[in-house]
Amino acid sequence: MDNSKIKRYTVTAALPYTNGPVHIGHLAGVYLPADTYVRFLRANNRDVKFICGSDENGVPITLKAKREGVSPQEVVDKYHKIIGDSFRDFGVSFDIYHRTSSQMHHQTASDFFETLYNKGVFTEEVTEQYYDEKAQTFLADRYITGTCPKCGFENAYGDQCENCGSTLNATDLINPKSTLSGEPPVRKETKNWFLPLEKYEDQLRTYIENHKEWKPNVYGQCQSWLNAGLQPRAMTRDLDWGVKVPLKDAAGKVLYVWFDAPIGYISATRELFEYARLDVWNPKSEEYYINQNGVQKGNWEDYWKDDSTKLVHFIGKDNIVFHCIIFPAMLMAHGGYTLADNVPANEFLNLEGQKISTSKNWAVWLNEYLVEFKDKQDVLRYVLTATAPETKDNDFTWKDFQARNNNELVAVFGNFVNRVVVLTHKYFGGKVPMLMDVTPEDQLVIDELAAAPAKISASIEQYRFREALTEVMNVARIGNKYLAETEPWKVIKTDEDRVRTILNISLQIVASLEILVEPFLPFTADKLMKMLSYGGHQWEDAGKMNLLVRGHQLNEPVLLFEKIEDSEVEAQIDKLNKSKDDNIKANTIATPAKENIDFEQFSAMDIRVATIIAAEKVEKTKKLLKLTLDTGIDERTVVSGIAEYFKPEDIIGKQVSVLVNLAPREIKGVVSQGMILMSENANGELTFVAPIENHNNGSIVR
Ligand code: B3M
Ligand code: ZN
Repeated sequence: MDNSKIKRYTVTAALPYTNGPVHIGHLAGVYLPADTYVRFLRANNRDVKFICGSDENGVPITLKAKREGVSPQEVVDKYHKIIGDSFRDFGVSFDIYHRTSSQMHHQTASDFFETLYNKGVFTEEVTEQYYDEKAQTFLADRYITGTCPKCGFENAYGDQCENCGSTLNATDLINPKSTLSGEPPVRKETKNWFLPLEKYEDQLRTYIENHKEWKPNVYGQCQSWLNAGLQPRAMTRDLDWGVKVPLKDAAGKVLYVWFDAPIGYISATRELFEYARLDVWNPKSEEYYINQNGVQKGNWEDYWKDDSTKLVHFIGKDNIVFHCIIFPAMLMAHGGYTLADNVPANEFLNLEGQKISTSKNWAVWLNEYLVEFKDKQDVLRYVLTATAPETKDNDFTWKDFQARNNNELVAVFGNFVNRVVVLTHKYFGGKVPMLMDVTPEDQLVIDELAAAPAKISASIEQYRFREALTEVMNVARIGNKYLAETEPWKVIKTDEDRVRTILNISLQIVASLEILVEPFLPFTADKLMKMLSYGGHQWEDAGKMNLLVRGHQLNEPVLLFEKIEDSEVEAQIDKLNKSKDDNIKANTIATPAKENIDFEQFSAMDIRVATIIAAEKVEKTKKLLKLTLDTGIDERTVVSGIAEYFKPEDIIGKQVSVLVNLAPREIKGVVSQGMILMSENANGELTFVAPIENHNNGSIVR
């Protein structure tokens, strides 16, 4: 969007599901880039509303409630507070943090649905869905397990087999079971309302193709959805938790969570305006926090229905289709709304080389971080922005966290600021000295400083926050280099005026740093402001030489950052490993034994010791290895779903146990004769089951 056309901004950050706290992956992927962007806009005096809230509907929440034996409302109340507090504690400066269980949201989403219904947008379809009679509920695919029809794996999910990687429909599973009651589900007919996405395909294509400037990962995903051809998608669900479908013949149905959640952005904006207009805003309320004081000017519709408003959605990569295809189609169907100008979705952040997992407790939780690293919000903000998964998945490690803190924040930024303020106190009683004769070397530094803000702005406006932060740090590096070259602590003995100039220039750099770093590290900016005894400036002032006037009295220096010791990060790594072990233990105990069998059934299985003599990946699959085994009886091929855990070259020569009388079957074009026995722990990690001392191939396991 042409900058000169923009009158205001609506910036949204994905509404987190309220079935658990938020972790560093959420912060790095969505909330920090969004907050940095918004703080930058505010520093530039732009009119911006920063919108977020809790996503409190959907199946995961009802499931969590059932597992914990509490009501869904209790689940969302608990996590709405925990999540909201984490955001506030990390300085994520939403104008409103709303929630989708609110009256305003139910009303807004319900009205939106009704408008589409009255316009005849939806199609009605009767389909058969699995129903759990004991739990009295229809079952989402994810909550049904059974045997995979493709590979025979017994614990496949209704939507996917994790063993062979096939995409499934719950109705494909052999011996399906509800994960709620453990009972086999029954099929039941049900009517739902579908959004015919295919009707908006042309309009969507035009929309997407007008945004070639989007990040390649986002643009590419949109293209591949469009090229695959869009299909109708159900916008209602058989569930008793969520926004009721506002139709007579829709008892027991709610809006699909991905229908109502993006409308949550709109309802939050409405709440922001209407609440403020009623003048009942209570900043201490647990329900909301609203950053800005006073009554909002204007009207929520300005932020959604005016084409001089720039709408930007910050999300993670798993949400792209919903924000770039489905929500725009809903808005097109409704009419009157403007579409997002950009959707700068990020990739995923891993933790110590592994995927972050809530269920496996492989995560750094924000609420816990702040207990262990009190007042170090900005260290995490810094590290997560510096390693943000902007263009590809990235890894957070505690060692890197420590190194960036010690080598960058402490040694570069903190060190520069501290030296300048300490020297000013030492030589000039903490008063800003006068700028005397400027040498050509000084001028170079002044010019570099003057050029920095525009570079940083350009990076932020293109959603390149890592690059922008590097540029901010470079300003501190320029300062450090300047001090190292001019050596004011030596020159002071011979030429006090020269030191005046050096420290004046250095102090202007510090003052600019305060402005430039604020979108990234607001807590540090705040400390700097206090140290400089300085009311703050606008972005446009950054880089100038007159931010601190001669004679201005500084406050005493405080340390902005402190070293993080080895023991502190080692404790974090231990904690992660421990939670992993606990998780394995907890889950191992929790898996109940299968039904009894008799000895005949057991002895019908012919299990032998064998050696892997060749191994290769099965083409076009992620998980499958084709193994050649010496079973002592013969040489045979077995296909095994272990490719994610073992490299072919690492397992050649290993002894294994193999069920040799399993009926052969074809898997991805390869005939597999038998099955290798594996042990799988609660984290899904695999290891071979084999005699602990080598035995001849063909030895019988019994
Ligand atoms: N709650 C999914 C997620 O937390 C979903 C985002 C909604 S944004 C409208 O990843
Ligand atoms: Zn399978």
